Amino acid sequence: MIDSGRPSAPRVLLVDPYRALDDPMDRKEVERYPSLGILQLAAFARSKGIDVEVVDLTFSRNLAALDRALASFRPGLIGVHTKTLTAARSLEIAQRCRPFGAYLLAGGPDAASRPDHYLRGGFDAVVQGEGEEVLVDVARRVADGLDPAGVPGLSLLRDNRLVRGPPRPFLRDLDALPFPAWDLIDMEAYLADWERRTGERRTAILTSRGCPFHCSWCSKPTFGTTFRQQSPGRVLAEIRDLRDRYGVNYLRFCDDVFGIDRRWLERLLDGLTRERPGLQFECLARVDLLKPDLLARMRKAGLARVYVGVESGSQRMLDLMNRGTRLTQIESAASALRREGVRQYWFLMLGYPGETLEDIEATLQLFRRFSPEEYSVSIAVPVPGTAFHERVKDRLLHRRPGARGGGTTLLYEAAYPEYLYRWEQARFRLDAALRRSRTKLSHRVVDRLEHVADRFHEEVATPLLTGRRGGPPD
Ligand code: B12
Ligand code: SF4
Repeated sequence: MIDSGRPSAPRVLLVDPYRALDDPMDRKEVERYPSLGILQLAAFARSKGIDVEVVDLTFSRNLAALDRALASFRPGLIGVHTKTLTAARSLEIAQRCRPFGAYLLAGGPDAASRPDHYLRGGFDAVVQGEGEEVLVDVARRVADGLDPAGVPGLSLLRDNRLVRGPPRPFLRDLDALPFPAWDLIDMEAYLADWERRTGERRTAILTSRGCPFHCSWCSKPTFGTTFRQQSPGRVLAEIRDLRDRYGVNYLRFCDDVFGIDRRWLERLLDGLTRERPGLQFECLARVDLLKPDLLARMRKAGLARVYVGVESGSQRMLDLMNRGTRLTQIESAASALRREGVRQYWFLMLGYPGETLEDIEATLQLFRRFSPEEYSVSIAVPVPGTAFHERVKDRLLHRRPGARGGGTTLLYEAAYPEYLYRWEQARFRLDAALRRSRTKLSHRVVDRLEHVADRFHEEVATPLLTGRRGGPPD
């Protein structure tokens, strides 16, 4: 309901600037899900009597949908979701909207990490953190003709200086949030896209906010190290709604880490097992939480695939990363996933400070032993605000991150040149290809090829790319 006495109902247009079809790299690699940030903001604002529309550019090739919404909806406030990968697009949108006279607000992980970039690029203000209440406050002030300066959680420029409003406490009760506003976007476009690719009607869901761990390379600009979760009953209700309204039969749990609280997870699994006919799911988990007995229950409840943050096969590196996991936990989780027939996608990282060639070799050997079905090996990205960035900030190379938002380019002066890391990435790819070919070629041939590749690595590639054998860590 609109509060009585307000001169006009605030009209808010929320924009997701990501354009999958425009970028050949993303088209192949990035999985397409609606932005839950945008949909949760929209649902919350709507529940407070604000008129909301969403422009989701994911399946667009240009800004025509934005132009149409500007002309027909005539918003007083335009809010743009930001990620580093889409920073240029967000600024392009600000420029496009500027002549229209609406208040321009940026939010999301990239704007929260570097508000200056967005404020100087054309936005009136930036939300640094959880956005629901800030959005509603700012929309009401703008509609009432008031200056939003000083709203908690909001940053803006005054006399060319960044002025941050006081911090805003996090929402206490996530159960009180309405379901994401799926009706404001073209859900069928996403579902049909997945159906074409995998045969499943997939979408994403979130059960918690934040992560209490402290991995030294991880950036958490929005929810920090807080951890809040919805009740299992609330999560099940949302899943039921997705199934009944959209025929969803496969879910990606998008929590930073799924199942941090074991008792909570068991209650959710019981609910899923009881009432999930044909529903499958995937999630991102830590190896220390993937206990074999729990995995069996997760499998029974529909678990099909797990993203596992393995990162390194060297205990010394895991400790340097402040990862808080043990190699034995990786081994136990990987074996249990294999036994249960759950697909595993490993995240691996090269080039973290202190890493030697021996550490990289240990990672490759671990990868060989367990041959995960899927994996990615990235070159460590020092993200501002992290302990890793702090450690190497005097050695940054000031280059643009790779086309996929990092992971393919060396961004600081590490122990070895970029070519060495690229070569090591190629070794993982070669290894995975050899493993796949075991079904077609004899084991003897594959072993022989593996041996030749290892000899080439030791005798040709390493001396050539490093000028030394197993150089010292930096
Ligand atoms: C799920 C997820 C994905 C999914 C789905 C993405 C999608 N469509 O949303 C997939 C797997 C596809 C994915 C891909 C990628 N992701 Co991702 N992803 C996440 C994850 C784990 C959850 C996102 C989410 O739903 N959050 C929950 C919602 C509620 O939070 P939120 O979006 O931040 O929104 C809140 C506030 O930020 C704020 N807010 C946000 N926007 C706005 C706008 C306005 C106007 C206002 C007022 C407020 C506001 O209010 C919201 C509600 O409180 C986050 C980590 C995280 N915890 O956020 C990483 C994260 C967003 N991803 C990240 C990255 C790097 C990527 C990739 C580039 C990875 C890659 N190399 O391919 C791609 C990029 C894809 C793309 N479309 O741009 C980074 C982004 C860092 C950055 N600075 O940009 C994050 C933060 C992870 C990290 N710590 O590094 N990702
Ligand atoms: S990497 Fe994962 S577990 Fe580590 S702090 Fe970040 S979100 Fe948490």
